[in-house]
This record gives sequence, structure tokens and C-alpha cells, in this order.
Amino acid sequence: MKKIVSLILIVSLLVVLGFSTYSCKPKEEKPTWTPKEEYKLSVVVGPTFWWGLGAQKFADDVKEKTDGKVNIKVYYGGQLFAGKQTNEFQLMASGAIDFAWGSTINWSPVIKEMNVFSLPFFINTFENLDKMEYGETGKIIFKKMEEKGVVGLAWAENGFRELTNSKREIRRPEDLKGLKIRVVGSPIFLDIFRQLGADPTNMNWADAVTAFQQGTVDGQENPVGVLIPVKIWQYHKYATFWNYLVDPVIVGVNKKIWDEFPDDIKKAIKEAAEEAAEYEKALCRAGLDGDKSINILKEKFGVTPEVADPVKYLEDNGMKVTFLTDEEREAFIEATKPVFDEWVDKIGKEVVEAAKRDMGK
Ligand code: X2X
Repeated sequence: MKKIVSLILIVSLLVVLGFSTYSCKPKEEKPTWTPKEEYKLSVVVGPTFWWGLGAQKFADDVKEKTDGKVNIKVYYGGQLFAGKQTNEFQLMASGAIDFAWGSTINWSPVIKEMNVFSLPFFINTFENLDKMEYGETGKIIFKKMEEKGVVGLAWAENGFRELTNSKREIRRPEDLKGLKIRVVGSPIFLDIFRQLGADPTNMNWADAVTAFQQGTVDGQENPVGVLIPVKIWQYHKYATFWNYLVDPVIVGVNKKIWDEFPDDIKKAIKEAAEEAAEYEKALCRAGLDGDKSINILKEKFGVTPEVADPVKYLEDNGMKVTFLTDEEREAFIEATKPVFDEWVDKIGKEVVEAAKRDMGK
């Protein structure tokens, strides 16, 4: 009898122990992911700019590829940073903005390595730019971004920045003397234009458009994907196509938001980013790289660009477009060399050397 009672006791003890261990076991399943109602995406420019068109395509494609689960709303014209456009990166890193299609120029005050794209007369061609973005330089920059809380998804574009003004044709550094030039908020731009003898003033894009309208500045610099939508010929008659520096646009996402996405959602978003970036890059380059980008738009995206020849388009609208001779270009390279050297030190040799290796320089 005693034996039976002990046996029953032991068995019940084992059952209780087994049950409690089972119920205390931590749940191995990941908590289920609930999408936010809306993910906010920041863009500096408006919806008609090539860059804005790319961001909208991304938002539409993400919705489609995630069966409507991820709803990205594009906030154009810098609505989300109500302040300085150079704040965009940090707002995304802190989670106030979820996604951004952002220019490296606006993010470079936080990620100093991004200034490598703003070194005067360093990159010059689309081929060099691609080699950097998909090479070592791109990897270094994405790593630096991630350390600060933003994941880079793809390289899109704003483009090589060309100079426009209302006063005169610019062929030599002396031609810039005393001209009031609106530049972006990143300090290297003030340095370059001061060095060239101009009178640069920095302001947000939205304020810049007002300044063009009111004629409070004489000139500015931006790529064709901005010059054409803003109808720059309304304000400036002269353009100098000097490809002096370039701004890539990076598709970025807050790292915490990214890490919460399930793998299939991540895959869909990454694919959408790469595709929309390819499309937008082709829009920015259409008519500037022979037939290459026009063919990508036609064959891959079924789109015929409205402006097939940006230079002719500006000329047809009354602008005088100047291309520099090799000698004239040399004079600008020479004149900006002190800024170049100073900024190589500020940016750090690591990324500058990587860029040179990528370009085979
Ligand atoms: O402000 C500009 O010039 C613009 C629109 O090109 C950027 O945001 C870098």
C-alpha cells in the first residue's frame, strides 16, 4: 500500500514538474508583425520632379508587392522636416520619418563620407559614379549609415549639378565673381563658391524657388531633373554644363522599422527599391548618356521620356547652354584645388582612396 502511495506521489510530482517547465518555457515564435497604418517617406522636391516620380513609383510598387500590407505615403516638398533639409537623415534615424529618398548632399552633414560625391571635378561621368555606388565606396557609405540607424536599400539619383544664372555666360572662374549663388546647406558648397569668387548663400530648396522668383539670387546649381520641372528658364538665361559634382539619391529606411519587417516583406521592399531606383536613374540620365537610359526606360519600363534631349529642351526654352573646353575646365579644377584638398582631409582618406580604386584612378 505504502509503495503504491509513494508511486502515485512521485508520478504526480513528475507531472506537475513537467507541466510547469512546459508552461514556463519561453515562446520561441517571433511576435507577429503588425504593419503601421502609414509609413512616412520624405522627399525634398515635388511630385513632378524626376526624383519625386521615382519615390512615388517605389511607394506604389511596395504596396503591390506586399499585397497592400505596407502603405507608404510620400510627403513631397520637404513637409516632414519643417526646418532644414539637412535634418532629414537624423529625423529618419530617430524614427520620426520611416523612409526617405534623400540626396547625399542633404545627408552629408551627418555622414561626412558622403561628401566624396561633392568633391569638385572628381567623378565627372556616370560610369565613374556607378563604379563608386556599386563598389567599395557604396559599401562604406551604407555601413556608416547603418551605424547611425538607417538602412540603405538602393542607389537612385539626382544627377550631375549644372550651373545656371540670370547675369552672364560662365566659362571661367572670373565670370562667377560677385554673383550671388544659392547653394544647398552642406558646407562644402559654400567653400567651393567662395573659392571661385562668387557670393554663395545657402537655403532650403523651397526657399530657393522663392529666391529665384524674386531675383534675390543671381544663380544656382542643380541637375536637369530639377531644372526642367522647376522651369529654370523663367528665371535664368545661362546654363553651364560642367558636371562639377553629383548627388546620388539613396533610398533609406529607419533601421528599427526595417528590422521589424518579416523576411518576405523585406525582400519585397528591397526589390521595389532597386527597381524604382533603376527607373528613376534612367529618367535622370535620359538624353545625357546617348541611348542607354532611353532604351532602359522603353524596354524595361515601357516609358518614353517626355524630355528626350534635356540640353535641347533648355535651349528651345530660350536658354544659352555652355559646355566647357578642356582648357576652361582645367581652370576650374585649378581654382577649386584648395577646397578639394581641404575636404579630402575632412572626409577621410579611407573613402576617398576607395573611390579612386573604384574609378580606377
Ligand atoms: O536643394 C537642392 O538643390 C536639391 C533639391 O537638389 C537637393 O535637395 C540637394
